[in-house]
Amino acid sequence: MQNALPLTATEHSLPVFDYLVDRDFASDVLAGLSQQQKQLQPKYFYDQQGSRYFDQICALKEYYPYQTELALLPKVAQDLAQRFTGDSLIVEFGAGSLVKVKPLLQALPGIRQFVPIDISGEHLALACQQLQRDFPAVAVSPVVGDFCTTLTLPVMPLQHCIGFFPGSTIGNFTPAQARQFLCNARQTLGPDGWLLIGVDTKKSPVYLHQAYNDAAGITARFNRNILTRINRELDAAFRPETFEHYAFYNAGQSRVEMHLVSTEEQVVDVFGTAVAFSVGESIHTENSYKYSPDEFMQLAATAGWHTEQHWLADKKLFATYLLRSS
Ligand code: AVI
Repeated sequence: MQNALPLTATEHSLPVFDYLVDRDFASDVLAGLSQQQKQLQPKYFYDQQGSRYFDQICALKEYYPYQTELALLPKVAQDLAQRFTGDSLIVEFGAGSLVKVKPLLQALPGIRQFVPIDISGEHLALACQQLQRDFPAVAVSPVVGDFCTTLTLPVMPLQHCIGFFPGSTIGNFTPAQARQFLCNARQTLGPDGWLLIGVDTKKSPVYLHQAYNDAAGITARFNRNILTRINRELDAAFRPETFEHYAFYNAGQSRVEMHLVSTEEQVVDVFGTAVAFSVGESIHTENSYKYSPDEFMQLAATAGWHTEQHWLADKKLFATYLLRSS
């Protein structure tokens, strides 16, 4: 096993590779808030509380992508078990709570190592401890880092290296960023790499509206929590209750947009910088792009990936693609 980076470990935790992800938070926030259309990068949603809110979103009946993909994965895993019979490893990008990898680990006896990469270290460490107990024969090697960059991973030399990127997280990138991610993933996974990726499909805006505007208001809390995080970590003075959650489908751009809309004219101190808001002015916090299968396969091809197989969920609500480096 190749140890590429210094390990950090505490007494009760698995060793974690730490790429120190918070360094750029302050400059990203100030840069985003000084643009004409104020914006924040969605990767900053996921502090410990934000990750908890996201888990709650996944349990909502309105948020169809989670349950739909989860229901598709046992079939996907069965098909993969026919294809990957040798010793293999799985690298999960943006791993979160590690629920979706379980059907793969259950169906593929050849998996020897699992390398989950996530920006939220504490959440990842807890999820890994549980997974390691459930799958003692698999070496679980968590990496804390920004999976958008190319990373050198602590991987064992095994026959197949399979990337896993579920949840349609690729939809949170612009198409140009998505292509860059796919290029980087190809480099990270090596010349014989594979990538199993979940991507949300285009569908009725009515359905999309419900998914991003749930009745219990969890998505609104998730959205506002980014301001609470900025207050805590960057010494800012946002009053989150003066910003309203606003999410809608932008058909021209094929994406759901999330914004936080100021209900007041106000000036907020952020890290010593005064940021002014007029009434109704928004901070754009997230895009969630939706792709038809043809559009996605074409995008993947421009990044050097050939689609070997794809699976469509019931009513074409969600798609999973198996890509091979070409
Ligand atoms: C993580 N990501 C794919 C989710 C999405 O659907 O874009 C994040 C999310 N935002 C609001 N609800 C869920």
